[in-house]
Amino acid sequence: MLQLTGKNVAVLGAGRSGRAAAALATHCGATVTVYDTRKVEGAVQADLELARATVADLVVVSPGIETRGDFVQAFAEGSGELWGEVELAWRCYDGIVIGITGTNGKTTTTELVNELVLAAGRSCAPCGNYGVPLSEIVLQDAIPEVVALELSSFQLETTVDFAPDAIVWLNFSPDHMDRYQSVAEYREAKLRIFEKATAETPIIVRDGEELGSVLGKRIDFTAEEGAIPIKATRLRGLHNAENLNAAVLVVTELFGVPEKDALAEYQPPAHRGEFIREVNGVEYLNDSKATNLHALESALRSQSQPTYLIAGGKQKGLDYEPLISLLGEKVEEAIFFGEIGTDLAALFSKIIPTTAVETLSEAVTLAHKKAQPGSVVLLSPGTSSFDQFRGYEDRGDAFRMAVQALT
Ligand code: UMA
Repeated sequence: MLQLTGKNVAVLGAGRSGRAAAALATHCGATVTVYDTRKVEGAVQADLELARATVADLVVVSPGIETRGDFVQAFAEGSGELWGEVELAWRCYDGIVIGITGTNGKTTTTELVNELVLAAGRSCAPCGNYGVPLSEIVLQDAIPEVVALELSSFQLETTVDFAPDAIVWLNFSPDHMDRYQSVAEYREAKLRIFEKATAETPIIVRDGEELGSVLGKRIDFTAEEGAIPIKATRLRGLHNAENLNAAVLVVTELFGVPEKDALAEYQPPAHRGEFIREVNGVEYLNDSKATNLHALESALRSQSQPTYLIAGGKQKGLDYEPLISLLGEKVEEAIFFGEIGTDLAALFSKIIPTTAVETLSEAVTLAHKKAQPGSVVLLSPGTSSFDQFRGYEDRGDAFRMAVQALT
């Protein structure tokens, strides 16, 4: 375990990461003070003046706090080293770290890696941006042999020597433009995951991704069927096929080829392209989390079978015009429901057969009548649910119940 005896450590941020980092640094022997810009129990409320006046041997930053912002820089001036929570925890962890990053699919892939490592007979925990800071894992009584560590660009900004034993790079697209000044800056932060990789580090990368001059033993993944076919899981969609293959490849590299049915019991997160069941050769998918057009678009792009789309809900004044050609390409027929149902049915009738109905359960009944074997019925509303439901979970649960009731 890292020794911090006699050191003054300033932990910035009193959220889940900061609290865990403070407990870990204390465990390592340090004298720890937690600072937060808000008034939070157990933390010192700090402004820039106090931050400038504080001198610490080590400053540990929570991921949600901008590294280049004034708050962190004021603490860093005159202090010793600056680490993120992940750097601190990694220095205290002796097991195998599988680092997983990418703009989309990190959480699912982290869960898949965890399941596959467990199936290989090793203890493992999903952690990091996933929700449980690595510092908490390190402080557990039973420390897992392996961690599936989801890493955000925020966490990667403040690594120093951090070197995962294997790396998964899922994909990259612009995001978090409220924190970064450019897409290049966001990408640079993410690429830091490779900073300490050696030529021997397995790096599992989506086919076609240009990474520049990073070191590693590169293994590419695609959506093509691999050691575990997607149909042997409850995952669906092309992006999930990629997540699955990435997870299988990294675990194969470290622990050998997994059994074909290793993920048969795995239950993916609800409401995000969740496979509910197959009825008369038709698969029903619940993507109720899609409360905006971007999410609807990505759900549609992910379909490889003829699709009957159920969409609609609250009228949010969104511009659906840009989706017309995608619906034309991917959707056999669309059924629209809710406040916006009639408008959408009129708009998209230019390009595909459409129907407007009042409720989601009517939409399910109609889709059941229309959908042909080999096709998919996809609920991906593309807008919020508050005209008829308490939220997207409520809407997704209603869809699931309606589908379970089909005969
Ligand atoms: N704070 C300050 N000064 C600031 C900003 C924040 O003092 O300028 C304080 C806040 O008042 C608050 C604390 O910092 O008390 C919150 O710290 P935090 O934002 O780092 O949140 P944590 O609770 O520690 O959760 C973090 C991650 N949060 C972010 O990256 C924003 C969680 O990811 C992560 O699961 C958790 O650590 C455990 O590792 C969440 C997330 O939204 C899920 N991630 C982003 C995403 O996925 O898009 C990157």
